[in-house]
Amino acid sequence: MNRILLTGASGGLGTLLRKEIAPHCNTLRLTNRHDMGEAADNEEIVLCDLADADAVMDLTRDVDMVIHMGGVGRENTFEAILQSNYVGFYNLYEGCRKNGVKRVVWGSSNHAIGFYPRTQRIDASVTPRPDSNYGISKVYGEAMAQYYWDKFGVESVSIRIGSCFPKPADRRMLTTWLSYPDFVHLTECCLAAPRVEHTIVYGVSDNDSQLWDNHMAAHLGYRPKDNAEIYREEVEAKTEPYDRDDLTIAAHGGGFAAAGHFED
Ligand code: 15L
Repeated sequence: MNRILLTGASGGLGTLLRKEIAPHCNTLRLTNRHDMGEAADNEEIVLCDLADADAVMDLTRDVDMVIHMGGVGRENTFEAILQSNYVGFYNLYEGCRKNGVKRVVWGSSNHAIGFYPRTQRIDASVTPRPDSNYGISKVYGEAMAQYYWDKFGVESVSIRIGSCFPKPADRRMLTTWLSYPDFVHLTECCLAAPRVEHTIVYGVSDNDSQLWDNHMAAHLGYRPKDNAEIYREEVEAKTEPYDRDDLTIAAHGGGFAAAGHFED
């Protein structure tokens, strides 16, 4: 591939992908609102606010595929989420459409379906049940990804990321954990698959405890290798068991579902 654009390049997952994705293209264009350090040999650095439509039009020029990890990554006020996850997301897809970008691989979230109860295992065909302002913005993103495929042929993979951290930090994450190596492998699969149309895939490792069924994304060839189960003893020793009716464990989205409305 000639050029990949990585947004959110100085965030946690962006920083990880910056190192790992560089070998997959001649040029990796990195963007964020904040400083991203020195450009390596095959990197281009562009400071950009995704809410600036003209800047995003330039940013997406001469790009083959986009990995979009930018935007607000947790619950916040509607105002805070509006500029990046709605306006910025729209600008990005418009840039991709007008500049002929083939595919967008982006970080959606389990919080798009966070109100499903743990008693229900789900696949990618379920009706969204967002658990927060943040989760609603991810549902909007997935709808936009579908629309840009159906109407304009811009492909997307919406990765409903579980809990992507070095290790599971609490009991819920024994189910939702996505290891860094599995996340990198999944992103590589999303770039390499010959045809994805609009695919929704759950970003989760091969945990013994599973809530999400990825059969609808089999064409991506994602084969996770890590399993949160090896951390069970450690996690259980340092955390109290939940009351089974507490949404912190009873809903897929955990604390996001359990929390009150952010703006109250
Ligand atoms: C997310 O979408 C967040 O970005 C991340 O910080 C975690 O809270 C994660 O979901 C999770 O559900 O564990």
